[in-house]
Amino acid sequence: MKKFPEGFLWGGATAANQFEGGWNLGGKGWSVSDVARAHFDADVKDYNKHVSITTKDIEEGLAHPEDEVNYPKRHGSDFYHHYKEDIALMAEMGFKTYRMSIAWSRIFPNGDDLEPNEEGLKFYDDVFDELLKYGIEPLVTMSHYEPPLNLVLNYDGWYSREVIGFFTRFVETICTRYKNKVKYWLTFNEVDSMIRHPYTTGGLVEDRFEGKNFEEVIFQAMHHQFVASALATKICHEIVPDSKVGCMLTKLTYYPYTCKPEDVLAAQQKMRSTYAYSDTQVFGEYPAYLLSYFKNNNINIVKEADDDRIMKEYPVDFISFSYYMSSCEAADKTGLDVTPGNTILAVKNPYLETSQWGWQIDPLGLRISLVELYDRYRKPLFIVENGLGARDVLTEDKKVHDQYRIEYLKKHFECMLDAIVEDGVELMGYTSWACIDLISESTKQISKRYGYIYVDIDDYGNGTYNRYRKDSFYWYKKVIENNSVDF
Ligand code: BGP
Repeated sequence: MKKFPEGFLWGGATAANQFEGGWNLGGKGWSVSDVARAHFDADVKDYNKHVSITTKDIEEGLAHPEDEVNYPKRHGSDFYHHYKEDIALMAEMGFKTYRMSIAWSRIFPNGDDLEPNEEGLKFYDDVFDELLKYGIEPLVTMSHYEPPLNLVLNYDGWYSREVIGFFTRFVETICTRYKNKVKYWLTFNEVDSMIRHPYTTGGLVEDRFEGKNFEEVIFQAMHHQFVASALATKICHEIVPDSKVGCMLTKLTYYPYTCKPEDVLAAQQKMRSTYAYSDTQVFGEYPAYLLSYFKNNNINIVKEADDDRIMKEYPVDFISFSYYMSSCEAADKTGLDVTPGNTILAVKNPYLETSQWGWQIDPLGLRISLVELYDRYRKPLFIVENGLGARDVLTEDKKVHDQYRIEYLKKHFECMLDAIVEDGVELMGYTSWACIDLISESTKQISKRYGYIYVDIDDYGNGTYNRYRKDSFYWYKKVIENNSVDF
C-alpha cells in the first residue's frame, strides 16, 4: 500500500472574503470583495481579457450596505459566528492544517490606519487558539482578494507605492501578534491573478487610469506586490524565526494542442503566465523573458534603488499553488472548441471531461504540474487549493451523496502519490478547496459547492447556516487516518 510521507499536512482551505462574513462587525472596514459583483466564468469571452469592475460598480455596492442578494460574500458562510463548530468538524476529519486568510480590513479597517483594530486581532487569536486546541496547524494567507477598499478609493490600490508600507505594517502587526501561533504563511493568493482580475487582487479600477496603458499599470502594481512579498518574508523570518513563507500561484497547465512545433512553442510561452511569478519569487529577479516582454511592449516599471536587492535577498521558502484544471494552447486557435476555466477561457481538450462549470478535470495534469514545479525550483511544494465545484443536493434526511467528489479527489490523490513516490517530488501537504462550502469567487454564489461540509444557505444567503457532513467528509477522514487512498 502506497502511503503519503509521515507528517504530511492534510487539511482544507478557505479565505476570509468568501467564508468569514461579519463584514461590518467587530470594527471591520470595507474590503474590495464587499462591493464586488458577480462575474460569471462565461463572461470571460476573450482569451486575454481581464475581469473588470468599474467605479460605478463600487459606488452601487457602497450605496447598498444591507444588500445581501447582490453581495453574498459579505456574509460568506458566517465563519465569524460558526468558527468553533467549524473547527470541531475539521478536527473530527483529522485535519493537520487549516489554510485561512486574515482579512486585512479587519485589522486595518482603512488600510492606512496607524493603529490596528484590537477587536479584529482578538478574533483571529480566538480562531488560532481553537485550532491549536485540536493540534491543527494554521496556514495563513496574508492577502486573499482583500485589500481594504479605502486603498482603492484614495490610493489607486497597489499601483501606489505607498501601499507597500501599509501592507508591511499589517504584516508586522500580524506576525508579532501571532508569532507563537502561526508558523506557515503565504503572502499573496494567486499572485499571478492580478492580470486576470486586477480589481480583486490589486485594487485596480480601470476607469481610474484613463490615458494610461492599463497593462503597464498592472505590472507596476505587480512590482509593488513583489517587493511587498519579499519584505513580508523578511519581516516574518525576523519575528518568527522558524516560520516558513510561501508564494501562491494559480497553476494553470497548458498542453500543446498538437505536436506541431508552433503549438509546442505557443504552449511553452503560455506557461509563462504562471512561471513569470514563481520565477520572480523563487529566484528573486525578473526572468529574461519577462524583461523582454516589458521592453517589446513598452512597459516601463518604476523601481526604487533597493527593490532589486530586496527581491533577491528574500525569496520564498516554498511554493504553494492552486490546481483545478488544464487547458490547451495552439499557435492559431481559430475554430477550436472552448470552455470556461478558472478566470480563463480554456481550449477544450478532447481527452478530458469537464465539471458542471466547464472546468476541465485533469488529475494527471496535477502530477505533471508537481513535476514541472519541482524540477524547475527544487523547493518544497504545497497544494493549497484543489477540489470540485458541484451542485450538491441536500436530501430530506440532511445527507449529501457526493460520490462524484470522492472520485475526483481520489484520482488527484493517486497522482500526488505517484509524483511523490515515482518522481521524487517533495510535497509538504494538501488543503482542499474549500473544506466547508463557501461563496464562489467567480459566480459569487454558494451553489458552486466545494466542501466536505454542506452549509445550508441558498444563493441569496437565505437559510439556517447549519452545517451537514457530506459523504466525502467520511471518506476524507479515512484518507487522513490511513495517510493513503487505499483502505
Ligand atoms: C481560486 C481562488 C479561490 C477560489 C477558487 C475556486 O482561484 O483562489 O478564492 O474561489 O479559485 O474558484 P471559484 O470560486 O470561482 O469556483
